[in-house]
Amino acid sequence: MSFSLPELPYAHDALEPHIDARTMEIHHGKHHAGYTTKLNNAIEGTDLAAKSIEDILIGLDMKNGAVRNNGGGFYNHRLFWQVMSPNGGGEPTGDVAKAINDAYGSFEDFKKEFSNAAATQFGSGWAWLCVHPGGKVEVCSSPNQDNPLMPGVGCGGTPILGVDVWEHAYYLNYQNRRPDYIEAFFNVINWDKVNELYNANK
Ligand code: MN3
Repeated sequence: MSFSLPELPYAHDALEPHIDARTMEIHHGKHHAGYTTKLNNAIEGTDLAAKSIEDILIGLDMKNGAVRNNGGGFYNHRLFWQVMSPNGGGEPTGDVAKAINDAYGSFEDFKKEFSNAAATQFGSGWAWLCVHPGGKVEVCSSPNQDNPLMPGVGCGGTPILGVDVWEHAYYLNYQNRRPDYIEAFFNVINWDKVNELYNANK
């Protein structure tokens, strides 16, 4: 089996002004496409080719750089597109809202924790909100295309929200102002999708 680049669930310009169309075109059409092609090349003819991306990452040999980087890149971006929406923003609702309040006291305190994790991830990487079995949520970050499904990465658990803090995700519009991009990201978070992922993975 080989993996396909998922289509964006909205137009390239749908997330403007928060994320610009040119960034989305390059990010999805070049970066995500590149990870997808390289992942397929890396697993072709191996026993990984029969597995789901989740199973590949959960059982990953962290020394396998090609699968670590490109499998992570494939999975991380697929999640990233899903957890954004032109109708997003605001505050979480449903079960994930309760889990966030249980873990962080309030949405504002969660937002500070998540934004800080994203802002302080040195160099390229991601910040995550993950769910653990039983429903507890936790914020963490990871370098490069690593993610918490991989052995020993971040807080463990299953990512239900992620923000890409590689410069390719924001540099055209925000240059070095990563905190401004993170603030803007909150205006496009698809909390309905995050809640759906929370309930599917808790
Ligand atoms: Mn990226």
